[in-house]
Amino acid sequence: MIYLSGKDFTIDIPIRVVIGRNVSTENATLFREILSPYPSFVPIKKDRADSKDQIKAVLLHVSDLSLVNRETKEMGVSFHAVPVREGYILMIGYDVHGHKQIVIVGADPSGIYYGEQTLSQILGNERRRTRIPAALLWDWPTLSYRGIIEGFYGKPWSQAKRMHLIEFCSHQKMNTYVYAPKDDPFHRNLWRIPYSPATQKELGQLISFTRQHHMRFVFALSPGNSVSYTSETDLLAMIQKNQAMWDEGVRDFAIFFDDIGHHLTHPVDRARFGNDSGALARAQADFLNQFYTRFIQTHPGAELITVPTDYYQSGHTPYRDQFAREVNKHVSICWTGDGVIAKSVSVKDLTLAKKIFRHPLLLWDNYPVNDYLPSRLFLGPLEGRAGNLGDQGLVGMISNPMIEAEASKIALHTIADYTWNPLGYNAKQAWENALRDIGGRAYTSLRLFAWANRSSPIACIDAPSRLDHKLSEFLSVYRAGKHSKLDLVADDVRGELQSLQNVPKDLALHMNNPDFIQEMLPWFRVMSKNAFLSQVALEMLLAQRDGDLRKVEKLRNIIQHQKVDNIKPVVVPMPELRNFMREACAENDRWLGQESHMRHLNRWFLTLLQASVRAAR
Ligand code: 14T
Repeated sequence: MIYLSGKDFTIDIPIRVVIGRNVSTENATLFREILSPYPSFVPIKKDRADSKDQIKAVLLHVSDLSLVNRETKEMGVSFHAVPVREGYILMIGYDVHGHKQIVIVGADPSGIYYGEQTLSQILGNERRRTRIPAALLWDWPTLSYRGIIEGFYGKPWSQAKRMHLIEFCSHQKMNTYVYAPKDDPFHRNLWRIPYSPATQKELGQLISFTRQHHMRFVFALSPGNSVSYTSETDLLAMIQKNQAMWDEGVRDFAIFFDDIGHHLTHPVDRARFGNDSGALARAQADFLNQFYTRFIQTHPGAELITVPTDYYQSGHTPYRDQFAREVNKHVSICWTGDGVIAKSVSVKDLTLAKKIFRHPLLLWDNYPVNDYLPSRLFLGPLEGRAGNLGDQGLVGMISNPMIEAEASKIALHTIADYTWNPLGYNAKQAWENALRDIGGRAYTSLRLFAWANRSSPIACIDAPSRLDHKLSEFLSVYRAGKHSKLDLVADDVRGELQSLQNVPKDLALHMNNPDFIQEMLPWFRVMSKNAFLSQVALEMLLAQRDGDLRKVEKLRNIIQHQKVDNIKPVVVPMPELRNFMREACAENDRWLGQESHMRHLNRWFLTLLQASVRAAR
């Protein structure tokens, strides 16, 4: 809930910081950091007498009731409820005496942190603004689990990439990072083997980093390819590997059974659980429950999440029914919606899933993951998830990002918006905000690039792009033979193609994110090259109009003899450009055909003429 008072609030006098009781040192430090760029920032701890020549900036924990009451009363605001879990109240305005105040009241350390993120965003990211809107914000999340899962097939992210993304997610008020890289052998096939001391240390650092950013670190193992569900040794291995993570500070654990065979492979397991269609589910449930009682229940504060083997089918299966019946009811279950990549998730889908799984439900959203199509980027917003899934009992949503961590930020920014407030979510608006926030000074270029890569299995492509429109206009004007108008349209097309070619350089110069540029190189290369070749195709058609055979042949040669790049992944050109080049070459074939026909005719006519001249002699 946001109320904008309509008044301006200028930061033109010293800021005096007041930190209330029960506010963590980390929260307090961040508050001072956010305000410190202002030249006349006065860091003090105790609440001194008010002064009209200072802006009072107050940071409070909701349990500090007397101060909370005093500050809210002074701001002329009456509250009937205190902020709830992870929620906060942010007041920027004037107290009853007309003195300027900024007050954050948080429900808990995360709530305070989120209030600080909002304040920081209002104050502006690159350079702090001195004039901001006076506002009253009452803000809390709808979904309890909001975050990402490193769950793709392919080279796992580096430590640095993970940290960048975790920091980013925490700024967007997400609170969950699930560690489950399919191609970390120690996550799947070697799940029993402890991490080497060096890797364990690195993971430990990542875990602390994640928790410092108010994010849960969920440690996941996928034992399904080799585990014997009845083996005490395997259960102990599971407990030991997770104990090492508990010791590093992990409190959220996951055991995943996705993408494995549907049958029990160990004879001992079959002997105990049978070989019917519910056997696998019974075996997994038993393993999960044993782990639950022997590890989760003996570790206060620990939670368990799972993914069943039937995680994407629609409707009941014997496996699912068995799984739902037998797994401990406190274990949360992930499913991906209707299909592995759900085009949409409706309340009907959720209601059905609730009826089937009968456990707390998390949506494992396979957007924007691209491991099944690594040549593509999915840079569009989250779409097609109903606004009221939260009210209907969805506990959380975890997005599986692209292999390209930095490029995933665009979609993740919109997913963070959705998970915080699904009812207020507007995909177009969220996308704009994401592009502005991430693009910074390179916003226009990032928007062009994201637009070119917005199509995906979940996107409903709406209007054709401006580029598409201009290219088809050029072709139709050319075909209609409106030669004088053609130059005008050609100028427009050149402009569009030139901006595409400028995108990589602009992003490199102004986005301040070398990792993003590095990830995007294959796509940049293909986009620039094809924008260039499209421009050649355009000049070729203009030369045809002018009847300049030598120029036409030279330009066609450039298109025909383009070098084939040998970079991975193999990226396909934008469809608009590919179509245009194909059409232009077809026009060119036709023209060259006519041209040679004419030359042929000319030669024939000349021979005839010469013959008749000879005959006349
Ligand atoms: F557990 C899941 F919810 C899940 O989605 N598992 C994988 C996931 O790790 C992967 O990134 C994603 C996208 O490729 O799809 C799942 O993996 C599959 C799904 C299939 F239907 C792999 C192969 C399939 F045939």
